[in-house]
Amino acid sequence: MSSVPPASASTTASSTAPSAAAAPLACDIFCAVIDNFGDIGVCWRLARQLANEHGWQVRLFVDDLHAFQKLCPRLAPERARQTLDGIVIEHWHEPAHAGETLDVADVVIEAFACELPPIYIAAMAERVRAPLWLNLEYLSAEDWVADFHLRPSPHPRYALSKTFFLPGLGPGTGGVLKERDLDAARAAFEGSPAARAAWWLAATGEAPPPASATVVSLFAYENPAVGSLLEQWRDSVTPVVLLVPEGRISGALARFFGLPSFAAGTHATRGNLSAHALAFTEQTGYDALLWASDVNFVRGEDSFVRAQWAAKPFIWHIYPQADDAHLPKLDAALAHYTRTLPADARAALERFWHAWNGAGQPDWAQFQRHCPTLRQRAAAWADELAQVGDLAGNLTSFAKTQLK
Ligand code: TRH
Repeated sequence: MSSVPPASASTTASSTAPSAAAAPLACDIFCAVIDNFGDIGVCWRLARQLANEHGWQVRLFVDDLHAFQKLCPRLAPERARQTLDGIVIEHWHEPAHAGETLDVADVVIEAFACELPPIYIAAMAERVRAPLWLNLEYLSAEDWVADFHLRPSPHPRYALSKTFFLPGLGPGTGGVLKERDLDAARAAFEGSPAARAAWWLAATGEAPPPASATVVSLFAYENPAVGSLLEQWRDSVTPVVLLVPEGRISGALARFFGLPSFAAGTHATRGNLSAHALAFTEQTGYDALLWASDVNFVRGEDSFVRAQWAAKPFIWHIYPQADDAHLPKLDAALAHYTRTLPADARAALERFWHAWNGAGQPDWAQFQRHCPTLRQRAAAWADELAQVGDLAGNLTSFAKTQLK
């Protein structure tokens, strides 16, 4: 790892070139939390993969340690610097602060176009060997992504260039994150009645429901369609077991059941609907919720990706943007995901996703009729998506070509 002196010291270029070939690559990731958990969710997952699977020496700058702590309860939000799972975590007081020491890494990742501290950029320009500077963008399934992925953007003032690294669902994009052991972990969970029973007991205090029930996980923003859906589940011919991590949709559940809140540990039943409020788990625990369910409602970016790897039918509540800029992204994802579905199953899924994102009413009975076909497609899609390659692997391969 090369370094420059602290900002208070002389800024003459005294940095050293990368030393021994075997030295691990150093990587700094900068993450500004806009809202919710997706920004830090993606960065924390990426940081762990780069460290654990690729042996990189990772430092993660995060401006909101309280949001981070929800995903990682071991984190101490009052600490300026700490090391967890081999990753150095710095509380980033953006915009000017650049950590305890001004070390410039070999690879610098600016997540979601957050602005790097000006002194850090100046130090990057001073470095004997310029770092690889990547702007990791939000995931989009739109066609233009493959054209813009890995495009360089020269800095207007310094002899530095930033490269766009664009996650996507199709060939030629950066792909999405997937840990090496994820499929094996899922297979182990799904193949073990004991693991499943232990999960149900820990999450709900109960045994797993009978096979006749449809288990649904519900992770979503506030949603005007939820009332209609809860009524359809209540009136469903077959039982529905709903698992709801505490969060933005919980108020709607409380109103439906006539309760003051729907906090973790609450259990309520109406008609054929039985609902459990779950505690928000550590990030690594979230996958098991998807594996334990038959249908998953997910949102934002990271849970949307996890649902695809869980290989179960799912419904995406996309992060809403101004001027409905998110709607073409929703349809672009649908186009990939439904590509090989028969017309009727495709129409049912599109209708449900659109209704869940503000256009029309969700039709659970219609959706459920197509579930066997949607299950097959979910498994085939997970295989297709894996062909694009895991984002961390794609990123490290690109870095190797640039830092040779
Ligand atoms: O939280 P999100 O809505 O995140 C975002 C942000 O709003 C962001 O600004 C926006 O740009 C982006 O979406 C598109 O949804 P997401 O991305 O799914 O992140 C949620 C994270 O929370 C994910 O990493 C999974 C994790 N999680 C847990 O760790 N435990 C839990 O119990 C649950 C339900 C989720």
